[in-house]
Amino acid sequence: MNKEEILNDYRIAYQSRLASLLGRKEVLTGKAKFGIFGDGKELPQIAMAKYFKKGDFRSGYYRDQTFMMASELLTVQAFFAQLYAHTDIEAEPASAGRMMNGHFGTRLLDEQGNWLQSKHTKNSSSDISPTAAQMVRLVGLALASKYYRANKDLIGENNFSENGNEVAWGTIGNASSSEGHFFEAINAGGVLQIPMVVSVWDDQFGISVPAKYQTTKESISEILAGFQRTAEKPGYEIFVVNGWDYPSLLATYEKASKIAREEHVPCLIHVKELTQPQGHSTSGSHERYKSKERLEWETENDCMLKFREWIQVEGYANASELAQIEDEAKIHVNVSRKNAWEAYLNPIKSELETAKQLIENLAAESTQSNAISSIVENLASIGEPIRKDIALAINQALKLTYGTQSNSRTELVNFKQSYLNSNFERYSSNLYSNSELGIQHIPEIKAQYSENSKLVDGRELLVAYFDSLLEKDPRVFAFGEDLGKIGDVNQGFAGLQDKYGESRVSDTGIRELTIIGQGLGAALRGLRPIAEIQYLDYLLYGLQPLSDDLATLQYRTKGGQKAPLIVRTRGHRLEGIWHSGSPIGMIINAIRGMYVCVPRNMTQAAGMYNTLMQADEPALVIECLNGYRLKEMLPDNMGSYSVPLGKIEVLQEGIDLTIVSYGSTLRIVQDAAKQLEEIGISCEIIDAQTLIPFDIHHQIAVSVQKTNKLLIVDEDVPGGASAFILQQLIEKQDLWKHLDAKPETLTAKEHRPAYGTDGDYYSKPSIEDVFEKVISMMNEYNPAAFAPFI
Ligand SMILES: Cc1ncc(C[n+]2csc(CCOP(=O)(O)OP(=O)(O)O)c2C)c(N)n1
Repeated sequence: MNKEEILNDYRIAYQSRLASLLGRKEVLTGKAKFGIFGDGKELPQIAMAKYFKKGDFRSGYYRDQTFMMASELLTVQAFFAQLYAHTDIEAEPASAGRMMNGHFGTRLLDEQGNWLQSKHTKNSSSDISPTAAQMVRLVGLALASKYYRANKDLIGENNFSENGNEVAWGTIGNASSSEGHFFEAINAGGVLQIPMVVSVWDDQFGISVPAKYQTTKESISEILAGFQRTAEKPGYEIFVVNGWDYPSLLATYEKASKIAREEHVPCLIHVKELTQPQGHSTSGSHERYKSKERLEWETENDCMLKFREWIQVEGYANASELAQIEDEAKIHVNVSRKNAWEAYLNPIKSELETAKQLIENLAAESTQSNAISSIVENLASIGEPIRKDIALAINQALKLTYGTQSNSRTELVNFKQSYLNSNFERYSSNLYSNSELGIQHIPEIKAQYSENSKLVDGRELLVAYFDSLLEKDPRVFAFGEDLGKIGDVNQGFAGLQDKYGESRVSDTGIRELTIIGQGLGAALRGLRPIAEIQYLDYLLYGLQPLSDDLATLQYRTKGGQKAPLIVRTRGHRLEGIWHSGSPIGMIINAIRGMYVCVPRNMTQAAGMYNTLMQADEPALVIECLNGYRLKEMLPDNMGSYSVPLGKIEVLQEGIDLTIVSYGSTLRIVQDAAKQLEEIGISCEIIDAQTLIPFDIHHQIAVSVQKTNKLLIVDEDVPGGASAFILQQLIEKQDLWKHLDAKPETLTAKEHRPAYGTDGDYYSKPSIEDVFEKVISMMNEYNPAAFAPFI
């Protein structure tokens, strides 16, 4: 250890502490809305940062500012920029002001959305607020190193890994380790033997709730002791260290880093005796729930105080040298804060000036001049304006001049529109990829057939597709429950583990949450995972990371990170409450930011996978559970044809009524349409194919212009995905203009489907239901021509 390095550590830690103290003041004085800070956790983060190397990834939580600063991934100014919600990515690279403070992340993509070379940088995946959510992502970040090491010859030179030497570093609070996410991820990491180092920052509390309500024996390392590896059995290397003990922290992190990096053995570091000097967040004070003794203990055992003492006792610096460092740190933090505030505020002030001028012009031309001038005065009097102030003033002025016409009003209206556009860019852009690999850029290639094309089971068609994919792209690997040895429960991967090896086609434990995390983390590191959820009904276990993490990723980083994970599952119809669900409304509402494909058969499914694997966006593909044994024609160009997303297909032309459906219900609709044909009713049948995106070319409106009637059929609950489809059609395609009868939906019942054939028949829409519904719609439209069915 050398003096310079130690004092530099002290400087960074001290700056970080000051930033926490000042940050809290900024919230209390109203400059920022909320603050959560890393005070009390500085020292272990300094130690962790020392062993954090280029190519490594962090997956952590809101306490890690010191680590980020020590790793040179966060400046003090950027720390404040996030506190103020500065919307410029240069100022606030983690989220461009979209996430509250303490949500860290680095930019993994260039401005065009292409990967940067993460193996040459230190990296942080983007934080999210749900406690322990970082753990599931961590599994994938670590697994990627193992995959790159196992397949280095196959993959060759790449942007993401040098021989799989990268460690994924996780951090979590002691209380958050009570979450199932934590235990599942720890178990998965041990089974997989992947290079992850998990630090638990233990300050004995989770907001106000003490450890005795959080953790058995009040010690995470004690209860995880059984995970410790032995000479005979692989497992974890577990460390326990006090968070105020600088030399022990350094020694611990050095050891853990080496073991994880070289041996690919996961490590857990339980960092005890940490404190939280300012309490949990700016939302309340910890005096409410910590005892006097605990508060005193925290003051005496503050890691910064202990570090300061240690430096002096060991003779690395005396009090006045430390005081000088502290003074310099104060200046640095104050100047950074001031710069961050001005950089945040100045653009808004200049927007305000423009608006003010335009409103003044309007006042000059208007009969309401006095009232409009007072809007300008109010606006000018706001010392620290926000954009909402400007928008409100514009609207007030426009309201006062409602119904009048003048050049100055037109100019103000134009400004309002361009201001809305630029604020859309600031606050609502980047939900999906803007890169050249966005799905809209992937060309459609039609499936081709010849006289020799074979009729095969649907599942064989999938095997043929996945075989071609694995052959073609070494970044692709697939995993899930029963996916490896038997090639999934419906055998869509049959034989492919034998052909491509265990690292590329593998079984996982029953752990949907970390199956998603495994894919998400690996996709962040340039791989193309296909994560399988065995049945759609079990997607709920994995929905949290899809919804909170994957679906928000591009948005919350404003295009700074992407994880093109493909989640494969199967659903709709089979048997009983948990093997025939179709909760599509829930899904599409939960995962905006991902695509949702609902192919009617395996030919369409393979074509959609092929589009997705060429693109760089995450998606969920729901295959039809009852379609694996149905016969389909094997396309001659398997592996190269692709089905575009957002393009509907007209399966049958008709003139009386348009039926929109997707997935398994399409066959029922087709059968019903045949029977309707016999009594002279001609249905046009449309397969939506994908729900997100939905009919981007507005072709359903074209159909309804002809038939003037619309029925939506699916097997979700009433008001589920069918309501979404109706909203899209009414609002985006102005479909109401073409309707001659009430648009209808035909769905499953509100309850989950009952077991057995009768259970299915009475729970889900049947051929008879479609038949009767169509007749009732025709009867409503023209009672004279179409009698009621019964
Ligand atoms: C899933 C979820 N539940 C609850 C919360 C609210 N919450 C935020 S932080 C926190 C306590 C976390 O304590 P701990 O893990 O010990 O970390 P610390 O804040 O003490 O560093 C809680 C309950 C949340 N963010 N996410």
